[in-house]
Amino acid sequence: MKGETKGAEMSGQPLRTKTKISWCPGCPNHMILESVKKAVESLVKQGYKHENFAISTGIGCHGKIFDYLNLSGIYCLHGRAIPVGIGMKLGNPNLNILTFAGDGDCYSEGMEHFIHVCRFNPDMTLIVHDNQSFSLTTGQATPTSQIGFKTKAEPLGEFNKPLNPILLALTAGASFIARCNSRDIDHTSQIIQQAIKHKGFSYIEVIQDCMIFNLEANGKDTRMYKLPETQNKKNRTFDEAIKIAREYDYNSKEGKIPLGIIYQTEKPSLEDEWPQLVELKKKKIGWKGVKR
Ligand SMILES: Cc1ncc(C[n+]2csc(CCOP(=O)(O)OP(=O)(O)O)c2C)c(N)n1
Repeated sequence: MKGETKGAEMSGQPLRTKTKISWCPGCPNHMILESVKKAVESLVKQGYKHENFAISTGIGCHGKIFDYLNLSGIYCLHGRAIPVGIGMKLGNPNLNILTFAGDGDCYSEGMEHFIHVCRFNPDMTLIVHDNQSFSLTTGQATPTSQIGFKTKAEPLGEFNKPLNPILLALTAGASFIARCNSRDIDHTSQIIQQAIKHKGFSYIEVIQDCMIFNLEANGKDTRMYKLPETQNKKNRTFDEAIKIAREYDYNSKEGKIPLGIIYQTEKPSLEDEWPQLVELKKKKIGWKGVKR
């Protein structure tokens, strides 16, 4: 779908669309949207081109971001935003791909894609809106929900220990892993910019309250702290990153929750390893330059 068909509001806010926002009042999705806009607008000022960004989204409350961002892209099936994002990157490796997923979308139905995108390392960015709940379908437990989360589908409460997606991404081989607090727009937008600049797969887990479902999981802000900015984040070893990932297990009610870039390393991207894509990249074509 082309950005122009979303009814873009062009009066000084090129990323805004005319679509009425239907997220709940106070939902941190509003803040994630602002962080993304801020990051993209800042990158455009640094020389990136608006038309060279493309998005893919899953289905869920998070997926509505598709309608509120004036960027071209594909509104995908539930759980399939990652493979579609990879496909868009293979079709035109000069695009900056932003993929949005929910915790249910990414860590449940889309889990296999999450593991393999970490392994494949395409140069694209994944932003997971993690509210520890399948919220659009009125609150069922996802793989990051805490033990005991009672829902209409799980009246006795969730029995399974939550997954630690940061630890999983590390062991699956992701080359850029960060965690953000949705309420901290400045920090989140800075991390998104660094993720987009990273050459390879960048994954940002955004911790988000749900104002309606899984209220027990909300209010973790006071436990969050920002990792000290090292001169070069690539200096942090894999073992140090594993230790940081283990500080928060998505279940505990106390203890600290680290934010910021947890791990960053350099390795060849998926595009670098395919001669056809290397050739396509050299042509430096943008979305508007693609012959159809
Ligand atoms: C293939 C498929 N499976 C299941 C659904 C039902 N479904 C729609 S939205 C949703 C919940 C999404 O939860 P999450 O990804 O965590 O996003 P949130 O709504 O919390 O932002 C589900 C299960 C669907 N639409 N399509």
